[in-house]
Amino acid sequence: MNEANLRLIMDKKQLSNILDEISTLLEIKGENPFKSRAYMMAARTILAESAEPAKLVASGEIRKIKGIGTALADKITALVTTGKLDYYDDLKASVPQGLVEMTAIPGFGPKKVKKVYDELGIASISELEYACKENRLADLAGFGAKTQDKILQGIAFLRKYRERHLFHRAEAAAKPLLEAVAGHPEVIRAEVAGSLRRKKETIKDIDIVASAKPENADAIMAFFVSLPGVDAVTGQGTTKSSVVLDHGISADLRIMPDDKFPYILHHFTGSAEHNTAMRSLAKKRGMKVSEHGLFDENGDLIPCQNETEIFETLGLAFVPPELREDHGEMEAAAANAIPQLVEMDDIRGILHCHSTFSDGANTLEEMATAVRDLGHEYFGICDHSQIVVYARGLQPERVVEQHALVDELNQKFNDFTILKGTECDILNDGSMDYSDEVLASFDFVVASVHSNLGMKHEEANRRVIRAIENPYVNILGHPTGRLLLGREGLPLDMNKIIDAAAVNHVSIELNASPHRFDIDWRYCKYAKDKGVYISINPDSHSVDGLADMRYGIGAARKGWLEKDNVLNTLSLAEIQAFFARKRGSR
Ligand code: DGT
Ligand code: CA
Ligand code: ZN
Repeated sequence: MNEANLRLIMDKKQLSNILDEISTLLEIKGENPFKSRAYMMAARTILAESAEPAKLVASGEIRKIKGIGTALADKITALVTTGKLDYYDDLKASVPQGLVEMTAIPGFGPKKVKKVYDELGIASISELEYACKENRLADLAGFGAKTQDKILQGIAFLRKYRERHLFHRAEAAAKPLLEAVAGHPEVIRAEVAGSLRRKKETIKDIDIVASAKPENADAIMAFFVSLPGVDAVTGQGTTKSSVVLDHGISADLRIMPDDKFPYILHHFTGSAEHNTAMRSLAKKRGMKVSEHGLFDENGDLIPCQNETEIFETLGLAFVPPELREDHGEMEAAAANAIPQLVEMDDIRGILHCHSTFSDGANTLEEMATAVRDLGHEYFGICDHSQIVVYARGLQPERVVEQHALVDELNQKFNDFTILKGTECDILNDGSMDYSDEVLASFDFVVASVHSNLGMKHEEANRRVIRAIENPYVNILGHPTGRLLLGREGLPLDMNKIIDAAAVNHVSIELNASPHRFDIDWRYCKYAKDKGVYISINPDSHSVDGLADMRYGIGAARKGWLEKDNVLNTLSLAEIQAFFARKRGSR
């Protein structure tokens, strides 16, 4: 079998997920902890490898990777070449499915799952919820009333978010669908609409709109519902069809004659709030707007070739899809004051990335070279600080070693500079995880919270504001520490945090990872008004992760940010001056 065929069976993400699941299953069964750990580590290793597993297997390289023994290499080979592994199937069959599902509850790992199963016979999320409400976990060793409340909160959290998907997953699922529909010979125009087009941080479902002659619609719909990746068809009609994809995400396709395309594109792009605002404006002007069209006072259709003409007819400038949230875009469009939103080409450097010095998968040189190859002027390395032991945070001696390496590498470049940064932990009381002396040895400091995110509102504000006031801190990294669809993060009063950043010449990160998008786009406009630079950082742990910058740009655009509001659109000299200003102001 050649490589191309192998790749179709399983990519590294899918293989890594299975290895992770085996690790979880072993842990739930209470087997040798070293064994389950080996699978967990292998899952990470596979993900960090630049080559796809099919290639590693084909070349025999899989057998040379550290931490992957013969037995594991055999199992990976079976999975990658046949898509099946008896060991995995048997293991799955031996553990109730509900137990694995329970591990999705935040803070409820396999060990706890095993405990409630062994002691109380609880084998599903609903049973667990019921048991908590009955107070049955209160007396269980290692649990207690507090844990019980946490579990209930975790279950509620899971329920609330299960219906949504991370942006990058939805986008990846939508891409082949749109390409297929747009490539159909009878389709005239096709686009993705909905929250995906608006670059929302999470997505409920994919909306695709297309135009075609009415007599062709049924054939296109038949083609759509039989596309690869479609798991179930939940509706099939002439104007609308709905499917559920393999990954559990749903997608709708709507088809209209081409003269109606601009109106359906606008309507199904939304948001519902933006549409409501458009409807009331149209009414004020004696018109009517809906998915059926834009109509004058006599009820006659006003022909529009595209969305721009719809806006123009209503006396508005074109509103970029990202801004259509009824967050002031109607007023701005009426005043012809829609911002010139930041673009990827405006970016001149990348900050806040990790290397093998801490928990990254690529070396400092590999990371820097990759950033240089993107055409950038500078790269700010920001490995973890000493307290983050699980991520191999740098002790002060290692910082010195890293700086020596940076100096050496910088000698080699004449058009590119590595800046010495750190992602220094903000401790519980708001003090920093390095002494002032160590902090002073960096060109710039990113301060982030990674632990104790459950603290109360006021305490959390004090903690972060104290870090902002530290004379060495230049950027507040992922302010809340939230994980989208996973955990809420610190309950900060973000306006106060932005105020403090403004006074202290501190930039706030917009973490470009689609798991974070933290600071939330909803606060970017306030930061812009206050003159606080937003730094779009990928926080990447590998060369591949640098591509997350694209998502960060989308989130920044959604937050109304223009080139001048984004820290890493500055030239090297300008950003150095910005960093120096903080220290000079003390
Ligand atoms: P989501 O929840 O991530 O799927 O977000 P959307 O915005 O994609 O929402 P969806 O898929 O329910 O509907 C797509 C668009 O269709 C929505 O943004 C605006 C329009 N739309 C849907 N339902 C309504 C409605 O009840 N009123 C108005 N004005 N517009 C609607
Ligand atoms: Ca949608
Ligand atoms: Zn971090």
